[in-house]
Amino acid sequence: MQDGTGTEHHINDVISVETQGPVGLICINNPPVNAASHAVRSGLWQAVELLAGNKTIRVIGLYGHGRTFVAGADIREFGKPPQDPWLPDLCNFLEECETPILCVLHGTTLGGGLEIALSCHARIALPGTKIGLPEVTLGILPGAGGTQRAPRLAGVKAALDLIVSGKPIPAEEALGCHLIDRILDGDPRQVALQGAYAVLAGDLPHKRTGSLKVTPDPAAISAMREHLKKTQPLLFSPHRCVDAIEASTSEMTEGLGQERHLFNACMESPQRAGLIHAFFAERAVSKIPERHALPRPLETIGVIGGGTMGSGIATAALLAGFSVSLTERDETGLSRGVETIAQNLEGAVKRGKISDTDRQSLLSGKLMASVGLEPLKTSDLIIEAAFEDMAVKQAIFSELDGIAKPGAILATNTSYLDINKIAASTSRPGDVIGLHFFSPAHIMRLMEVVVAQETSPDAVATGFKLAKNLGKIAVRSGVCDGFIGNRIMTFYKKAADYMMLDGADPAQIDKALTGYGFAMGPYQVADLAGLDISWAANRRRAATRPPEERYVSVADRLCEVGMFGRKTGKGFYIYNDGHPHPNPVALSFLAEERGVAGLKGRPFSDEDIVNRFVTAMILEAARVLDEGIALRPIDIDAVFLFGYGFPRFRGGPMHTADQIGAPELVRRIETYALEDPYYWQVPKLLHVMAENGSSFEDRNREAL
Ligand code: TC6
Repeated sequence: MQDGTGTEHHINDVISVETQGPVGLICINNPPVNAASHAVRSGLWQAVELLAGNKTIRVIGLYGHGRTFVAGADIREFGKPPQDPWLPDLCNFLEECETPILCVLHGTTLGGGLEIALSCHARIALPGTKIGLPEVTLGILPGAGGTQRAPRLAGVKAALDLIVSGKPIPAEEALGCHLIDRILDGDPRQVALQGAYAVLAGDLPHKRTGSLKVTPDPAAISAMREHLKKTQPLLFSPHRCVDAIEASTSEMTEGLGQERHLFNACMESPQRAGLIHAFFAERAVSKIPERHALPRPLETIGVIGGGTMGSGIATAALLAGFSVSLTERDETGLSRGVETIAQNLEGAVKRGKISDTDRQSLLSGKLMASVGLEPLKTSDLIIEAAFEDMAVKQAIFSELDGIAKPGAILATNTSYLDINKIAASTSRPGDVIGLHFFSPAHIMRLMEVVVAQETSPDAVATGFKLAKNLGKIAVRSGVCDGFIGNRIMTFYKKAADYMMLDGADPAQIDKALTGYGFAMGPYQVADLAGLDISWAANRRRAATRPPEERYVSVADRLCEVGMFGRKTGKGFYIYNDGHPHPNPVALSFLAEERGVAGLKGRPFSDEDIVNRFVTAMILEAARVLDEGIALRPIDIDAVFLFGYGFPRFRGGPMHTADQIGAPELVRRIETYALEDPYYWQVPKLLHVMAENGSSFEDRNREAL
């Protein structure tokens, strides 16, 4: 490196420095998101040491190359032995540096990236930068001084909002609360140079954040504690975030000590491992065998069926900017579908997703509604969401075969039916795929992409592309009754039903499971989804149900008396005042059924309920995996995290299985089998895992 020449010098693979007269520039280049890996931390330390030791350098400009400044600590290093220098030490080192450091923020400056920026002496963001401390979403807290420096710059209230919500804010808001000093347009290097000269000229003040004092705000602290007690009682790290921010009114070293102590407690919590697993699950699912196939062009989406599902899918497609052609069998069905879409879009306006003008232009400019399939001839992808009946679906697909343009993807939204049979009713099975949405389809994030025997790789890639465009998480599934999610759910729902018959009331089961962290219990879910939905499937399966299988018919009997759940105001619960109350009719059916079976009803502890339910889920999931229906355990985790309300902090059923351990799962299943040897059978895979000591995570590692 030579002063004034502007030559670049590489400290290591990811950090370089250059000098421009009195300005030293440090560039971080660690794609894809400049995560603060060990190489970044050690390189940055050396670069600052080098420039600070150079008497001609009077100011240092720090910036990132590529799409973002540092988007956080390197999450892949969590849980591994820490390597010096630690991020907190690096941040303190930056703050202590005698030469002022100006930091340029761009892209998504998050977590440890923002903590680096807050340790510098002045900050400029590029327009459009998102700034945040999302550590709480990973079960930790901003442990590199973020809980101490953010309140010093922005005050306790703003720091609480930023750190406890974990939600990034736009640069303008960060400027408003003094987290940054200026917004300037340009490329990061040029802004770093310009900003450095502004510091030199005294136009941009610089200071040590740690030397500032925090005004205590006990009202904001206790309001946040109350809020968290009500909204997130089961989570660990949000509460520790508040404790750490409260400590920021102490001297900096004392506050940092508190932060370290609380950070370590978060790191040791199993919630941290679960939440980080969920983070990677969201991304791992896109790594499919067909990922190198070229997706087909997608502009116009056809939707067959204006029921709840079809209208939800059409809404999702409209919100993502597609032109949508909705078709129904008759005018009545069509106007009901259009009405539901209009209501869904109104909901999107209320949630702040779109403006009222957008809503109107989507309805009038992007939605075409018609009777009959003919208008679908121009659609690039057609999703059938008609009645769940094989004959109905086959008739639709065979008609579509004659109408859809060559290369159009023909998708079915079936939840259970055999897509190979549906594909066989066309002359182009390579174009047929399952796109299984979850209700409400414009809100739920999960979409199963179901790959039939002859589905072509580019059709699969197109399904994944559609999911991405819709902002959904797609998981690849093979064909079986119920695919990944509903197949496993059908199985574990029986475990709940057997506990109900044996003595636990629906409300107790729901309470135990929501206490474990599920968004809803199985009977709340059943009422919401509509008992009539599974009634149809139950009747379909009745003929093939083996005689050894126990069957609980309370839900069917509720349907027989017209109680379909929330949609009729009565199901397992009564919703007369908007809140669920146990339905005496359901309880009397249950008592009758216990009587017929000669059961008195025995007590179940909440722990027993949770253990049986979760074990049943893992049991069937192990079979789904072994049969190759799911690619990897982490795909099953994603299905349950994003489609079935599995508690995110527990990382999903397969991650949970690893926490419990295969030997304990086998022991549990064998114990339960003493009561019901037909239902509780140890799957082959769990036996193997218990014997060879392997885990589901080992299988993820092998596959990814
Ligand atoms: C922290 O900072 C704690 C500090 C205290 C320490 C004491 N590390 O999401 P994308 C990977 S905690 C490692 O698809 P996007 C990601 O896995 C951290 N890897 O892109 C993916 O890899 P793949 C606080 C990371 O443009 C690739 O980058 N920070 C990290 O849709 C692309 O990611 C956060 O929580 C990371 N920190 O979104 C931010 N981040 O291609 C987490 C990403 O092999 N990150 N990767 O699958 C995000 O929110 C988003 O990635 C994004 C970019 C908004 C930065």
